[in-house]
Amino acid sequence: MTLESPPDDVTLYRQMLRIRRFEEKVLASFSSGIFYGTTHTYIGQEADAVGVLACHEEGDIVVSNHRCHGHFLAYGGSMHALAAELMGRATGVTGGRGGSQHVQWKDFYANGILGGTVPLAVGMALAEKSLNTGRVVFAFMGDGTLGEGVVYESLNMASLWSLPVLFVLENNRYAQTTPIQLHLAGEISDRFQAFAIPVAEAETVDVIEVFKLAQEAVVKVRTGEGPQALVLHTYRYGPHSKGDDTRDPEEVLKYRKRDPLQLQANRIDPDLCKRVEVEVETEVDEAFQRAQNDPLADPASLTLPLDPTP
Ligand SMILES: Cc1ncc(C[n+]2csc(CCOP(=O)(O)OP(=O)(O)O)c2C)c(N)n1
Ligand SMILES: [Mg+2]
Repeated sequence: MTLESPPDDVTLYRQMLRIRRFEEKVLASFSSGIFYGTTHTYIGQEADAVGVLACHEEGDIVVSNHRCHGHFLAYGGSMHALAAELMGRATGVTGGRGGSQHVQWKDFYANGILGGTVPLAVGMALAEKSLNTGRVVFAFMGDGTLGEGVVYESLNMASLWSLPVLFVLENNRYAQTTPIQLHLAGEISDRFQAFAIPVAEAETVDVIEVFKLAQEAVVKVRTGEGPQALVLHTYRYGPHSKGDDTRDPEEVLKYRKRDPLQLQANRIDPDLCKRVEVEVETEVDEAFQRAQNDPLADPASLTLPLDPTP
């Protein structure tokens, strides 16, 4: 299996910009009351989702967490369906039932239970291996997820059974409001290496660098070398959720200056960048407007098929 070139610069820029503008609109609209439930935005981390998921193939599985919008859009999910999902509309990704954290479409699964996603990803990788499908599971998680014991049971099984899974650990340096130096002893990479899972690590906002690292790792997973881990040191520009931000504004500013979008824009003709910008803003506006006019989910559709009542 050979390594391939990354998607072209404009495609990568457009994908990151779609996430950025969508998420900015989500944050700006939240207090107007148009959404049901909560939200966690991905602003600042766009290079991770876009770089990593540029390596996914049809049929591969993506397991995401509470901060899933960027992963979903980079996977190829519909912006309108995501906006509608947040608004509880029948046209949403899961018919308006799941909200921001429980997005499921095709082979994409997101779940708000920290760490609970990791055994699910490993179980799916076991199924794919047993069925000899050649599919890879991409399992995204955050630094705070490393406090969950089930993660380590899952890493052990993934390694022992040589399962086709790529663990993507996005270290945005905070778990909710707790900085990593107050919640994590030792090194992140050691946690994977303790289970003989090879790790590639980068402190970068360069989508092409992320793509190259991810691709090398995915090729190994796909060719049967067993699980691999990618540790991506990043930063979220927005609050953990809507407004809960206790970080030092100086620190936020420092990281805002190394912007994955700006870095990618510098590789593109400015006029072309402007055109992409206008197209993406139109797409976001139309997605939100359409979603707001869609019918709300019918509460009757929430009945589980296994409802025990006669
Ligand atoms: C089992 C569990 N405990 C607590 C929470 C509440 N919670 C939601 S996100 C979060 C912090 C997550 O930090 P991290 O894994 O670093 O991801 P990030 O939010 O930084 O992307 C917490 C504690 C949860 N969703 N699930
Ligand atoms: Mg974090």
